[in-house]
Amino acid sequence: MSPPPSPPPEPPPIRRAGLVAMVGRSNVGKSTLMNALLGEALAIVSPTPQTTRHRILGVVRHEDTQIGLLDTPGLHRPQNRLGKLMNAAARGAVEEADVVLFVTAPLRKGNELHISPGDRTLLADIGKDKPTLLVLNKIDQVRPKQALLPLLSELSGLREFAAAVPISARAEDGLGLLLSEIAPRLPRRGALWPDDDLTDRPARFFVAEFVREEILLLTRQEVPYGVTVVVDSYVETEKMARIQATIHVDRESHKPILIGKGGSRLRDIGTAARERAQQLMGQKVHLELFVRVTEGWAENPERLRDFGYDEGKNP
Ligand SMILES: Nc1nc2c(ncn2[C@@H]2O[C@H](COP(=O)(O)OP(=O)(O)OP(=O)(O)O)[C@@H](O)[C@H]2O)c(=O)[nH]1
Ligand SMILES: [Mg+2]
Repeated sequence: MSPPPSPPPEPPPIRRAGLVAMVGRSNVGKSTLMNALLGEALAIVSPTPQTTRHRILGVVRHEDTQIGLLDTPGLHRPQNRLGKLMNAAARGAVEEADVVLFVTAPLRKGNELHISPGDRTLLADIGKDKPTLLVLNKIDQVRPKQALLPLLSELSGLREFAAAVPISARAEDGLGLLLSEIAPRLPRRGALWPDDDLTDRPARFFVAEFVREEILLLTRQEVPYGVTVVVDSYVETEKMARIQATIHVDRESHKPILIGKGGSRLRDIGTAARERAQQLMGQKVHLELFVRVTEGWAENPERLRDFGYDEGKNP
């Protein structure tokens, strides 16, 4: 008989731990980076700007260091109260953090690569008083790689960075180097979160997010911006989680767009979101969706609070 397999080696004790805020413009790939570092599709991702609306913690271990990554909403010119709360959430994360990742991506104009004028403005005041790393994402789209050098040197001229790391979050390129630049800059101390903690948000938060992600992927123009999703009931039995959620839309005209012919679009949204939820939760999920018009919610302080946006920050 062969000997029983030996247990996996104990990981080294945590000697450093801290919070790392990922901030930058919308659409540069902050949430994609969060997921790639976590190895889990936790944060929602889409090509539509302002996908992320909350600060979300994701805990990663790198050797003897525990890294609490904070994904944040893209900094943008706000159009409403929701936009102001989103910017406040991102700036609040910078204040909490021990290290800041300023995430950006090259802008392409014809054959030329540029840095965004928005980055110049943001870099004037983001993370001035803490170690800030420049993370230049989407380098899979840049060939030859030497074309990155003028961008890196232009960005580095705008302020001092503790390090500059070109990466591709999508192709998972440069991530090990990024972790090894972050880790030594975090404070020496023991673990801040239990070993198996992945995030600070409950499963119901992600279910609502997964529904919104499908809406972002399936609808266009102003519809996604006027949508928010609220989980109304969440009942866990031994066998499954039974969840009811309402999609609030800003306008009557958006309702039929979300429901589709004979309810087909709403069914597609529900099926895809349920599969995402089942994968994350490792549990069978039954998801029932409703659509309701709640005009002006993104401008209304009470509705914003009811819908989970006002987390004690004054816009
Ligand atoms: N080619 C390429 N695309 C990427 C990369 N990282 C992200 N993307 C794409 O860029 C788009 C935006 O990604 P997100 O991760 O949602 O960007 P974000 O910065 O979180 O955006 P907000 O939440 O709106 O602030 C998506 O279509 C991603 O698939 C990358 O490394 N390479
Ligand atoms: Mg995001």
